[in-house]
Amino acid sequence: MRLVVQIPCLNEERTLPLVLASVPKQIPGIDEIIVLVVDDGSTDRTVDVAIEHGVTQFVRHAGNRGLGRAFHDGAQRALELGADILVNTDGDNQYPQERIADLVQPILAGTADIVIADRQVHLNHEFSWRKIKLQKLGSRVVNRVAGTDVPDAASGFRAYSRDSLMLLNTVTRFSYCLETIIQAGNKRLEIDSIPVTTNPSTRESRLFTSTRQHVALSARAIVRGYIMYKPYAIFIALAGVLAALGLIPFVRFAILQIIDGNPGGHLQSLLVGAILLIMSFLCIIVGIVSDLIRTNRTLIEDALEHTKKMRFGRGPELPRLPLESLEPDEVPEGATTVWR
Ligand SMILES: Nc1nc2c(ncn2[C@@H]2O[C@H](COP(=O)(O)OP(=O)(O)O)[C@@H](O)[C@H]2O)c(=O)[nH]1
Ligand SMILES: [Mg+2]
Repeated sequence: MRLVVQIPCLNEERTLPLVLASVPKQIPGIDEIIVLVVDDGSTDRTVDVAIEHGVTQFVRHAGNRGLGRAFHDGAQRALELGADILVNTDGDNQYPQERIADLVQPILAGTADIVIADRQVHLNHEFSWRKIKLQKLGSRVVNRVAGTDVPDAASGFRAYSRDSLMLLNTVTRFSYCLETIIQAGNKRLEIDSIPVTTNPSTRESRLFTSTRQHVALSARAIVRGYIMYKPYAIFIALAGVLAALGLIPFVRFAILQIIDGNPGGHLQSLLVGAILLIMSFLCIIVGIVSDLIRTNRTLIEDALEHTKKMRFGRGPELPRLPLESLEPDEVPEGATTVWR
C-alpha cells in the first residue's frame, strides 16, 4: 500500500515545516508514505524549505493557478506515483496531520472511497456563531444536492482511494471541496467522516477575503454542481412555475370577458400570459438539451476513467527528473519534479 500525502502550497515557507514534521513516518497497513508538495506559484522559499525538510516529490506551477487546479494536478501526479491512497492536507498547518492514520483507516478497511475530516467547527472558539451556522447550512445544502451525509463539506483534510480519483473530474478553479462531494455523491461513492480537532490558525484564510464572498462562491459551486447532474429537474420545475403563472392572466382574461363582455379589452393579460407560457416552453427545451449534454458528459467521463486507468495502471517506472535547485549528486534517490 502506497500513501501519497499531498500538500498544496502558496507561500507557506513559515508553516510548511510544522506540517512536514507532523506527517506520520509509519502507518499500520501502509508500506510507503510519499510527501508531494504542490507549489502553486509560490514566490517565497516554500520549495527550498520543503527540500530542506526532505521532500522529494513536487508538482510546480510557474504562476498561481488556484487551489482547484493545484488539487487536480497533485492528484494526477499521485496516480502517476502509484498512490493507492491520496491524503490532502493544507500547508498552513490547519489540520492535525498526526490523524492521517485514522483518516485512511476506512479506506484500508474497504468501507469507504473517500474520508473527510470533520473539523467540528461548533467546538472551535476561533469560529464565530455566524460562521458556524453558515458552515452547517452549507454542508446541509451540499448533502441535499449530492445525496450524502458529510458533516463538514468544506474541510480539505481528506483521504481518497485510488479508484475514487479515477472517477472524480474536477473542473472548478476556485475550490474542489464542494465539487468533489457533489460528484462523489452522484457517482455513488462511499464517503465516510472522522472527527478531528484543528490546530490553532496560523493565519487568515487566503481563499476568501470575506464571509460574503465565501458564501457567494460556495453557492455558485453548489448550483453549478446541481445543474451538472440534475439539469432536467431544475428546468422542468422552472417550466412548471412559469406555466402556472402564465395561466393566471388567461383565467383573469376569461373571467373579465364574461363579466363585462368587452371583446377588445384586457389584451394586456393575454400578452403577459403568452410571454410566460413561451418562457415555460423555452425552459422545457433547455431542460431537454441540458439533459442530452449530461448524458454526453457521462459518456465522456466513462471514457476519461478508462483513459486514466490505462495511463495510470502500474506500468514501467517513470522517468526521473532531477530537482533543478540541487546539484545532480545531491538529488535523492527517486526524486522527481514535474511542471504542469
Ligand atoms: N489561498 C490560496 N491557497 C492556495 C492556492 N493554491 C494553493 N493553495 C493552498 O491551499 C491551502 C488552503 O488555503 P487557505 O488560505 O488556508 O484556505 P482555507 O482552506 O480557507 O483555510 C493552503 O495550503 C494554501 O497554501 C491559491 O491559489 N490560493
Ligand atoms: Mg487554512
